[in-house]
Amino acid sequence: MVKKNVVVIASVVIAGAIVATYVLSGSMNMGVEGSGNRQEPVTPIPENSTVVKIVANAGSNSFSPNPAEVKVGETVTWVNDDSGGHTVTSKDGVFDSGMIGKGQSFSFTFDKAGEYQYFCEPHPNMVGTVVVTES
Ligand SMILES: [Cu+2]
Repeated sequence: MVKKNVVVIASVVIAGAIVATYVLSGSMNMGVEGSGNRQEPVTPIPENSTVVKIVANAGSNSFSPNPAEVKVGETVTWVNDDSGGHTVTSKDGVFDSGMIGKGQSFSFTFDKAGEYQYFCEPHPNMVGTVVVTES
């Protein structure tokens, strides 16, 4: 009789532990999945492009490097390293990225020499320059 009671108690304890583990891992998985789904897809960066990171909403310190210097025919890829969405919009209408989400990027190839000033549409204080020189 004593032996039987011990087995019953042990079974209840084991079953309880299994249920507890299941509930715990279930909620943990949900947490991981939840944050995973919220992450923006990372856009691939073209080879041989000059990367300019969007680092903050901070005037001319919003982009790094700023100014960016490239040769005619070269590509600049802006990568959004900041937490919010931004655009890379040419002052003269030469290029406009549209909204770039966190971790996403926008690429533009410069075919003419010159100084290209750009800003962020929702945050016009965010300004940058690309200097394109003859190759
Ligand atoms: Cu912005």
